[in-house]
Amino acid sequence: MCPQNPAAPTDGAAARAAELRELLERYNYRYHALDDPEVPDAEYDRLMLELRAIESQFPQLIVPDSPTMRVGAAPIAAFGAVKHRAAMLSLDNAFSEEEVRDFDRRIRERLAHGDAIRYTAEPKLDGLAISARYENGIFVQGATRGDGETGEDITQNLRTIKALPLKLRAADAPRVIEVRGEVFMPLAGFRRFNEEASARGEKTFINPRNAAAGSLRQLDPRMTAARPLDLFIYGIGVIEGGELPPYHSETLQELRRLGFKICPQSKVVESVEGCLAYYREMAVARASLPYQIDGVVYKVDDVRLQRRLGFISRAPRWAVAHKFPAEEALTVVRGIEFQVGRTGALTPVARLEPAFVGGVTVSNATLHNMDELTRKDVRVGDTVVIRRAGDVIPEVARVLPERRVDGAQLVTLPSECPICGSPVLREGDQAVARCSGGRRCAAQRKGEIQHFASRRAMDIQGLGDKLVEQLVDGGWIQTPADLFSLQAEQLATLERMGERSAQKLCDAIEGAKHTTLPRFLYALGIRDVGEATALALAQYFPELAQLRRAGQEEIQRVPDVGPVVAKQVAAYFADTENAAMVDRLLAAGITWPDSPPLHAGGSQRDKTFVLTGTLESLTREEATEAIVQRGGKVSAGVSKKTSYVVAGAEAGSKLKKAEQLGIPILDEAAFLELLKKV
Ligand code: 5U1
Repeated sequence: MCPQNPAAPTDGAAARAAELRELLERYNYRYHALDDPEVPDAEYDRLMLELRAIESQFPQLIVPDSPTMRVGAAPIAAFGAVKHRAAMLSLDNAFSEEEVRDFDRRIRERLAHGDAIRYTAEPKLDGLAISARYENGIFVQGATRGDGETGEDITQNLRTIKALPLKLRAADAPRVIEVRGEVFMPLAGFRRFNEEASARGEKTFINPRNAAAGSLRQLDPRMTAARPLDLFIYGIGVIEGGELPPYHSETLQELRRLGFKICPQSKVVESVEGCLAYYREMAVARASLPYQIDGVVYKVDDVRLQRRLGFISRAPRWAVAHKFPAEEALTVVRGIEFQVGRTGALTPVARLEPAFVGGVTVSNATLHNMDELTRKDVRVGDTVVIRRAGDVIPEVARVLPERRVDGAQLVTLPSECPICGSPVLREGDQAVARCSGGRRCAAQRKGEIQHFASRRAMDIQGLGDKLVEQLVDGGWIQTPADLFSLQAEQLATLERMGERSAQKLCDAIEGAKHTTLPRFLYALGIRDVGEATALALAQYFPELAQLRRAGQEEIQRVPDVGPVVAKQVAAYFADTENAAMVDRLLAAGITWPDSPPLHAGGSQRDKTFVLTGTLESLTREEATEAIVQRGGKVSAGVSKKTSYVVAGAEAGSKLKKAEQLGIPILDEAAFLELLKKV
């Protein structure tokens, strides 16, 4: 507790506090940034106690960059938004040596550079990208990447990470500097944290990246302070009152001089061969690194060349992330069960002896469908290779037949749904088997409502999958239409749901009533109707009533809608149960603005676009809508017939194919320019 009217600090106390701050930050830098402790931990703790005592006696002496401020400030209600002064870029990916060679070749061609390029190669940390701003040498603001333009204000949380200097170490530091880097949870800390959480019966993190992201996004900075987080800085976003060194490798050294922690594995390499040698080196070193990496990054070292190369959409042309392949591990199949999805599809899932793969403990892996199960011949008791790439659902890659045990059991498709007991049917030669129970099956009821509420459908915030399960299991809701009769008082009685959250959820449900026709059609979850089809249907039938009345033949006239989809759509609306539900949804007040008329003679008439990567200012759905409005078409694959490829951040193979075929490529700015013509 601070005294009510603290006495004015003596000159001696002020001087000692300044001296202690200086010493503690120095020891902190040596310990955390340089990994080269100067004094024993006990000495550091002793000095910290002394500083705390002075600051508690004279609170006027507390400054934001005091090492005592790292313990975590008071909790906040929500993160504020931070507009990045310079966009936080993302990286394009390369998944093979060939793609890295293409990257290098494109650079040399663009620069008309005959000689080999010099690159800085760095590990690609599996953490959370952050930005940290310093004014006059003092840390003043920290932010997440967000969408690259605007992030969340995590200043108080970043302050708790000891590897981040609260004050820069050089007197000649630039007046303003905004650095960019990655916060991560080292593997040892991650394992320790999970062991302790599990001993307390609390939730554990699935991997170090989630652990870092979850810890940084705590509204209570004291929680962040208790997490073993670390940080590497890898670049500068903004600099004022100072200059960027001419080479990226020198920038890293300059950042180190200013007090930042730089990844010790960063290295300058000559030419693409040097990059590939570094990749192979890191692929081996990876297993013994104290932190998780998912690839390496190559950056053109010469900053002048970087400037000449520029950006494509949100990613620089002068850098690329070379990703490690999916990770694999061996484990044993303990059982094979069938999960029932939204459309009744039965997915065989292998229950596994838990195995650590790609930084995550995996105990379930998908077998996709019966054909895959048969083709791979997976049996209970088999030793299998499981594979996991990034955030993708782990899958059983193959069986090791030489390890098959006697009595390994074949699993056959159940004739009855494991959830509701309805017959399981397989249509014609389709790989997918489905439960025929429709909404009588609880799994399908849950799936339908979860899809309806999902972000790209009605976007009901706060209505997560678990909550839907709870509501369906409790018999509170049966169909999406029932959501609109839920009452806040009723919801507040649910486990872990307070009055405020219940009211917020009701407000979100109410808010979702204002939507668009394409979203509504997509939200209905009609089989085979994805966002693009929903949009095409809404463009052709601007009135829902017209679509509801239309037969298969008429629906088939919608551009890009084939007989199979047309049949599904017609059957959906002809079904009396569905029709009653749609009526109830409309009666509940779901509305959308009238669709603007199609521009048959629009500026992009007869043009075919392919979208790849993430656009910053438009969702894929909005971009498609904008193209269709102008009379153009959006296609999934690049061919000679493609008029334009619109490439957003992290564009993948479609961009490469467009380059090979010489198809015009539009970055976001060029695309938006094109859209100005209606
Ligand atoms: N090591 C490293 N990771 N990383 C991520 N460097 C690096 N650089 C990045 C990103 C997004 O971006 C700059 C090239 C702009």
